[in-house]
Amino acid sequence: MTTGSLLAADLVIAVLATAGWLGGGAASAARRRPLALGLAAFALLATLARAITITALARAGWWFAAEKVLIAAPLSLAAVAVAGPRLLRAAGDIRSVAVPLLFAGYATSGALLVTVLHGYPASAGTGLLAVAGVVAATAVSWRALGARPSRTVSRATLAVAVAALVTGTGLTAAPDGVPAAPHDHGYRDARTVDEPTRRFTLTAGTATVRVSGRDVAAWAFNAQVPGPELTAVVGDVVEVTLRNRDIERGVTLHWHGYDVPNSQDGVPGVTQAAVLPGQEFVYRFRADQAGTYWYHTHSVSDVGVRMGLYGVLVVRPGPMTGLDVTVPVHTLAGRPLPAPRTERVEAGTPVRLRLINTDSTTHRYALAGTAFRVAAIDGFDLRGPTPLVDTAVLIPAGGRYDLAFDAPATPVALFVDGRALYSTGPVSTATGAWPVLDPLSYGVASPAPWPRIDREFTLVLDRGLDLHELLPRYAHTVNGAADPDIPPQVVRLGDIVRFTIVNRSQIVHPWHLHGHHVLVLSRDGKPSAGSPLWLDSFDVRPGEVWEVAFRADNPGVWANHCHNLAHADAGMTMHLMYS
Ligand SMILES: [Cu+2]
Repeated sequence: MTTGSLLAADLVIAVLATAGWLGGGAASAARRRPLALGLAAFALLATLARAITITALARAGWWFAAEKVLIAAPLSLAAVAVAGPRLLRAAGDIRSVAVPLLFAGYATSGALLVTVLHGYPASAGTGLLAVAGVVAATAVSWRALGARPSRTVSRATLAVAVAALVTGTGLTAAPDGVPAAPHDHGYRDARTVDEPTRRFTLTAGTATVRVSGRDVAAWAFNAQVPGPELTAVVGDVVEVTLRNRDIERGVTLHWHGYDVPNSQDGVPGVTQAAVLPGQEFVYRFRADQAGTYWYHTHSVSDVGVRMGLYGVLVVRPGPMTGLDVTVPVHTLAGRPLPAPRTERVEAGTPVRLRLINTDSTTHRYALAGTAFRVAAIDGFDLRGPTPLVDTAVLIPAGGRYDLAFDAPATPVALFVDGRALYSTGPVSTATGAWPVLDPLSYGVASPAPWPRIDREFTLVLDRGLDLHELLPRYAHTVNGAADPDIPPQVVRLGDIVRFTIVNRSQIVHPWHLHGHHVLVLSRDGKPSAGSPLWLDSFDVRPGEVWEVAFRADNPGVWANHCHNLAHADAGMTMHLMYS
């Protein structure tokens, strides 16, 4: 079982236990004896079963098992200790166990709420708040059921609840606000140079485009989705004039995975102002790294990219050889892009399929009919990639894989989530059961490029309640805070920086640091054993711990965020800054 499925199982059991205790309490208050005993026995078993899931999580190396042991386990044990003996003794009036059963229900719901709503980091304050809530709810039920507790018990209860509430509130006060990243660095252009220049103009505007035979409303570059494919050769200067015709919320161009100078990175409010209707902005950078990349707006990026403001950027090492096919996968108005395509290819032709995931969630790609190599990931060539057969690859949001093969005499087909998107002829192969490539053990390893680590940051990804402009929201958080309150990671030029990224939530977070490629060191404590992986987009699945490192060699203020863009908008965005 993966850590993610263990977490899900633990959550389901906790919900069942809570429902059992509360239901049993309600049934006994209504004097429905068999139902009350049945539900209580079920809740007891479920509560004890959590000992198994929590132990398994601890053994799987889940970072937060201690927290479950410290918060959920004591409350659950208290529930069992109070309700259990009463149940066994409840020969007389079943109503006498109503309050203990309800107490057990409140205790387990308290633990559940702390886990789901509060998120990381769990503190003594949250624990005390939960205790206050449990005590108060139990006292209210006690009164409501008419079995008045003695004055001493009432006063003691009140004192415990008030004390817990007061200390809890104090302890959970938000940390001191962190000053926002300074954004006063100039919007300077890259220096003007004499290198060959590739010039493009991209005009953003609302448009109607045809997808799977239907007209859909889109936001498009040059009235097409995806936007025009931009190509260059290493050494070219790429100059792109961005114009905004009528996108009211503004546009920018972010060169996803291309480590451009900071002023060209296209993050509104950080490296430039958003380009509003009628305005333009010229991007200029030298194409010094070959590979598969893409561009997209970073202004209201969740909506903007989803609506179609994206396109492909391919930088080749030299003149094109063989067949070079780009497959930028996207979902527009619920419909998949691009349209399926078939072309004849002469046997022996070298083919490079550039797979790009421009959506916010992972896609599964399977190439049938030929052996192939994964030549590059996120624009960087892999070392010693071996031929793969009947193997699928999972590409995270924003990620790119280049698959290379020599065309066989028989047809090949690329399936994306089971749908043939590109083929050289009819192929009927079921690819759903194929194993998935683990890039951490593919290709040939090489020694670590750095002998030391100068700076370390731990990023715990989670969900939790957060106040945003005084409105409460269920934010996607990093270390318990949400944008704009997440402290920046401050580094010095030349530092070797390590990020430890831990997913404490129940959902996948595709991580994306701007301006740098990170080298994967380990996942879940297991060192990366294959080709060095230099990534700009990688999925941190529930329960996973990734260690990645990079050299701080590109000064500026860089967005560092989840590339599920809805998550980024809902708090999971922060910045890397150079001091
Ligand atoms: Cu995310």
